Amino acid sequence: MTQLPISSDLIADRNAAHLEALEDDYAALGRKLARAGIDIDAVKAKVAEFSVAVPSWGAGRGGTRFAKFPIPGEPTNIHEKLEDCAVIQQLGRTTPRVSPHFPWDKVSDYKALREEAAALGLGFDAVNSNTFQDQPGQPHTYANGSLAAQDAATRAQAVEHNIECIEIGRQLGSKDITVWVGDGTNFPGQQDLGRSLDRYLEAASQIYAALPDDWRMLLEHKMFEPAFYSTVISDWGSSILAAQELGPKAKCLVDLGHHAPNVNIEQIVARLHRFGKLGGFHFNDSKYGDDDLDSGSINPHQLFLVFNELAEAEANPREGFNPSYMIDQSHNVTDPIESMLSSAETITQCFAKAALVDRAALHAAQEANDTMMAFQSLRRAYNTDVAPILAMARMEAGGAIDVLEAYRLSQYRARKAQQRKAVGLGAGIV
Ligand SMILES: [Mn+2]
Repeated sequence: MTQLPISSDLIADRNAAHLEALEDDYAALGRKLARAGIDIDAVKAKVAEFSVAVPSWGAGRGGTRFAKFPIPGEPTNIHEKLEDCAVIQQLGRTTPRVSPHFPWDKVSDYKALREEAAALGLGFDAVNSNTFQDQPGQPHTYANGSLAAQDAATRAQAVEHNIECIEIGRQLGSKDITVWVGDGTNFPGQQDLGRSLDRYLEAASQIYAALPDDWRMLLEHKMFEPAFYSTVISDWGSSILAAQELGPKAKCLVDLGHHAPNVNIEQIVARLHRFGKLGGFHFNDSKYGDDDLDSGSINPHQLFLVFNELAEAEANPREGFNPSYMIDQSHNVTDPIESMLSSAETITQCFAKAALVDRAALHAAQEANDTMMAFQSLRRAYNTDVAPILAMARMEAGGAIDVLEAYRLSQYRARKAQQRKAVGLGAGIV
């Protein structure tokens, strides 16, 4: 029996109030798209199929390295996080899976946790290991690295933790493990840049060997932070080389904030796809570095261009093309539920706009070296307001036409503030 956290009567009442305007907007957009030979219902059907996972840690106010500012009613454990994620899915209908993080989300009974999530209308996405911070009672510190540490016992501990995450993931119904390591250096000469990669590959191959047949190991690269001079898996080049060495079940995961400023991320997407190594995305946005801002809040056009490459990839699939999509943001000044509702909508909008691109016209313009018309093929799609398509798909799936309005009227956070214990102050980001 599914127990959803928001009153379905509230959603139905508000949808009834918005329906006439939505039908009007949808019909007008449908006529406009029909003139371009596009069937709006077919686009809506694609949108209804689209989904992106939310991270369990995104349900809380992550903060920055300096501080966090908790709000009343924030979740303090995986059970409360699941409940918040259920709100996002119930209203928005594009986030049916949660990506858990260990050891933060550890429980004693994962079968029960899976059932608890299912009752909330949720499943589990990629499991995330954590070897970038020490845990109480841990025998070996990660202060000098984990999978690439000099110390063999530390590397073994990090491998063992990842294998434990795979075992937990099997019980939760996951099929991917995302491995991001904080390993790196702050000083030239601190570690040998070649040998640290050797150690990483040797340790990562032990995790790879423990993967079930139908699982993937997603390697997440990151240029800097917490290490500021070098990181072991710093960029997509290091990532794809490592994935190629590990084997076919190893793929690359692109976090939009993990690159040097101005890097052409959509080209990285096309490159990784070309070699069958595109494993997934962490969606967020960035102004200066790994800011973990809300998806599309700074550069929605880049997000559209990424989805344009994904649409090309889908039309020309390579072996194993099945990218995993997840939101990875840090909410310091908003209610995390509101940020993830807003981000999921923005991500889905960019997916929908990419679906509107006239690929035949684009390819013909490319073949003819007609630069302006090729660009206009993308521009026309990007400039189309697809909001009515998303709202209609959401409503038909039982979600809210206006997700933020329904969320605020539900008083969900205020109710939780009465029930949940307060989150402590303290630092920092994850
Ligand atoms: Mn990430």
